Parts: sequence; structure tokens; C-alpha cells
Amino acid sequence: MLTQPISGMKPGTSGLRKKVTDFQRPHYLANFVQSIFNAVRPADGFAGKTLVLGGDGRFFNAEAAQLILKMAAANGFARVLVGQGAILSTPAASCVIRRHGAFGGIILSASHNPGGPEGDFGIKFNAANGGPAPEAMTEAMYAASQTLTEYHVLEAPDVDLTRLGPTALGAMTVEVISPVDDYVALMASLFDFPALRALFAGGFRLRFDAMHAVTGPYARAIFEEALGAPAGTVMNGTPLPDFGGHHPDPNLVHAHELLALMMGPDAPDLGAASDGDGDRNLIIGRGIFISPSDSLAMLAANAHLAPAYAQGISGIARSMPTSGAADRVAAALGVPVYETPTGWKFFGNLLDAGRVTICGEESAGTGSHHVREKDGIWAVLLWLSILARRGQSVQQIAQEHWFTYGRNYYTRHDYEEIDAAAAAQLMAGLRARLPALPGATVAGRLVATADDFSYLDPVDGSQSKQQGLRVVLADGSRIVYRLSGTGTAGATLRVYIEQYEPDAARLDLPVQEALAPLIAAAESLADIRALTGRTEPSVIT
Ligand code: VG1
Ligand code: CO
Repeated sequence: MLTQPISGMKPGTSGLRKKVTDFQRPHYLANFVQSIFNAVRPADGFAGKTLVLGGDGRFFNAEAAQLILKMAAANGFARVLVGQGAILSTPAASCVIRRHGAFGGIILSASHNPGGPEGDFGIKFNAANGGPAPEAMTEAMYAASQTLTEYHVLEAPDVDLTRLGPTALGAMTVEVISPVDDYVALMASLFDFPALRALFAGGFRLRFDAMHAVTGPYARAIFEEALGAPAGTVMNGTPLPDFGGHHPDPNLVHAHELLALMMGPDAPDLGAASDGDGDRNLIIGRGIFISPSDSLAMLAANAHLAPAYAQGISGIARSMPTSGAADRVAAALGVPVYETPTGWKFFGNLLDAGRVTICGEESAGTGSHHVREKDGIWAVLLWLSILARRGQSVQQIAQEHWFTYGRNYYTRHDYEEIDAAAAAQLMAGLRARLPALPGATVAGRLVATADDFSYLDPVDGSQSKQQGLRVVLADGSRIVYRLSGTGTAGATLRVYIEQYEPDAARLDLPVQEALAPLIAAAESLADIRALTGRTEPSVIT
């Protein structure tokens, strides 16, 4: 089929994300899928190769999957493993790619972004290691999209994706697989399921909010069926194409029903939630929210309590804006810590090289070397394992952790959908002022360093520049500014604020209060009000 390049097909932090209405434009999806194939095609083509396909079930998932199957057939793939109903969570897709030795996979998801006809859609490619395409690969896809003149699609009727098993599509085989089986087997190999069954049999109460997104079937199969938690443990467990009209974003704003339950008089022992595509996690104990940065540190410190990590961990990686809480754990364990740019694609090389076992991001993402994506249900299972072995509450574990390591007070303030030009101006202005900042006073403290984060991958030597502006104060406190790479309208400014508190008497302050001077400084340093017209952030996490 002849076509013409379409502008703007530049993958961001996690794949190409646009409005559903963009993806519905003539040739749009086909152009991008062909650009992926052109960018990753080996010299000898796709003969004999297997592709994995699935998505988070959002609006347009089913139509997109049918087109991609016909394009995979016309591009010469031998086989596509597709989740039943074209469903696969992001971590499950990573698991299936690895278990079946696939060439790679296509995941249809815009993660935590809202869905429905007016919502967002997205598409990402994962390589043979199960991880998100590295930057060089996404750059090649973008380049391919800019010179595309034709795409290949087989003329054929739609494939029935409701029935498990193989179907021929041209010379290719479409194998419909259970979206959950491989993933459940992997989880059972990492964790002590009998011990977790005993935990629930003893009356432990979990509430898992699937937010009407992809994790519902996975959570039911694992928590309710395999581990014997009572029916109703999983709430909002039926995936809906528009997520019930909500943002499937597991944070304190969008998971407010769960938050209210966990702060109430009859709170369960553990509250958790995941996002649209199942790679994020929110952890709330009875009466206490655990920030994702703290959760990463606490999981790393206690990972040895689960069978998969009983021999210890080789290292920890965290994205640059993620708090330094995990660094203190790494130091205590005597293992290295790596600071990478935002986005899971930067962890792949470190995991493949065995340099790290546990990775995490402040945006509610944690994972390990078991797959090459962050993994929401995995994080809940590791928390459950720790709670089972330690026999303490989430609150006790958090307090002991802070007592041992000190506490990294942390918050992120997001200014969503601001004018893109104003956002660029704000960042450029601040970037230009960075060299003059060291030695100046901010929030009553001296600025120690100020820079634009750049990352040199220690495994393949690739470099990624302009990954966030950081202002570090003499006491180690930090303010970080960066623009989101996952939005579909305007620009989103993220401001990350962190302060370390070693004083045992000051470990239980309200977070926004503990950080108030830094929050005020972050606003004035970047002139946020004047440049964006916003007097307050749209979301605080
Ligand atoms: C955000 C988060 C980042 C995460 C990415 C994808 O990116 O900050 O940590 O890896 O989303 O997560 P950005 O560029 O908007 O800050 V998901 O769950 O959307 O696949
Ligand atoms: Co996600």
C-alpha cells in the first residue's frame, strides 16, 4: 500500500502516545507499525521469527491488533503470539517475549492516560530481551516514519482472538494464548505461594484496585485464586475500554476510593493499585502511604525475604528524579547504585548485564530482573512476602526503615497541559541560569551543584543528554525539573523535590509541610507562576 510520511511520530518516554483520534486517521497506525518493522528488520528478514502482541484493552485495542496481525503476516513473520482478546499487561508481554524466545513484541497501551474515543492510545515495541526499545531503536523508528513510502498489509478477514490456539493468516501462524498463564507461572517461581496462602488463611486483608484496567484478570488469578484471598479482594477488576471514565493512574488523586478505605477505621492490612497496562503500583498500608521512592528502598532492603532474592541483590538502579532513599540501602548492602534517565528503557542494559537486580522510579514503578519492565503485581507480591516473613504492619516496617536509614522526604508537583512554548521557555531560561547557581542561596541553603542531567550508559557507552535540570543544595536536598515525555496535549512540567532527614524526632512530619521551604523555592527559582500562569500544581504525588 502506498503512503506518505506523517509528521510527529516520535516515540517519547514509553512508546508513541497520541489521541485515539490521531491513531484513527487514515494510514496513521499502519505507517507507524511499518516504521517499527523497517527499523528493527534483521538483514535476513523476519522469516522464522515470532512476534508477541497484546495490549491493555483500551478503546481501539482490538482494531489495532487486527491490523498489526495482517501487517506482521505481510512483513514475513512466522508466528505471532497474541494474548486472548488482544490483551497482555506490559509486564506479562515482557514475560511472554522472554519465555518464548520471541524476536520482540508490540504492546498497545497509553498506560495511565485516560482511554475511550476521546482519550489516548499508544504503541510500543519491546526487543528480544523483553524490554522497551532503547533510544537508538526508537530514533530509527522515527527516522523510518519520515521517509516511509509504503506499508505491507495482508488482505484477509479478521482473526478470531477469542479462541485459544493456532490459526493460519497467510503463511503466518497466529497463536492465541492465555494472557495470564505464563505470568502466573513466573510469579509462582519467584515467590513462596504456600507461605502467602497461609498469610491469607490467617486473616490478612488485601485490597487491590485494578482501576478497571488490565490487571483485573491477573490480580484475580493470583490473589483470589492462587493465594486464596477472599472474593472482593480485587476491586474494579473488570477491564473496560474507557476504564470506567477514570484515569487508570494509581496515585493518591486517582485512587482516592482506595486511599479513603486505607485511611478509614476498617482499613485492610495492605492497599495496592496498578495502572492501565499493569506496570505501576501504589502501596498504602493501614493509615500510611508509602511513596514509590520509599517503596523501592524498602523492597530492596527486604528483598532477601522472598525466595527469588534470597541470595541477595547485585545492585539497584533508579531514575534520576527518584529519591536517594534506595542509595542508602545500596550502601548498607555494599552493592552499586545506578542513576539513569527517566523511563524503563534505561534499565535494560544494566539488568541484561547482571549489574542490578532491583530497579525503580518515583512514578510508581518497581521491578526486578525477572522481566524487563516495571511490574505492578510483582511489587505487591514482594510486599506481601515481606509482610508475611516479618509479621509486622506496613507502618512498622516503614518506621523501622526510616529509623535505620533516615527519611528522604519527597514530593512531585505536576503542572499538566501547560502551553508547550511557555514550558520550553521555562526550561531554557532555567538551563541558562544553572551555571550561575552554585554558591547562591536557595531556601536558606547554599546551592552545591546545578546541572542538566546527562547519562552515559556504562554497558553500551550510549549517551543521553538533557534528561532533567537539577539543583542540589549543600545538605543534599534537591529540586529537579523536567518535561514529561508521555503526554498528548500541551506540555507537562514535573518538579521533583527531596530533602533528607536523619533526625529520629522528625520522621513523621506531613510531607508537604516538611518540604514547604523547598517547594516555595522551586516555584520562584523557575518562575512557574509568571511563565505558565499556574498558581498551583494540577497533581501532587
Ligand atoms: C512517566 C514517568 C516515568 C515512566 C513513564 C512511563 O514519564 O515519569 O517514570 O517511566 O511515565 O510509565 P514522563 O516522561 O511523563 O515523566 V507508564 O506506566 O506510562 O508506561
Ligand atoms: Co504503565
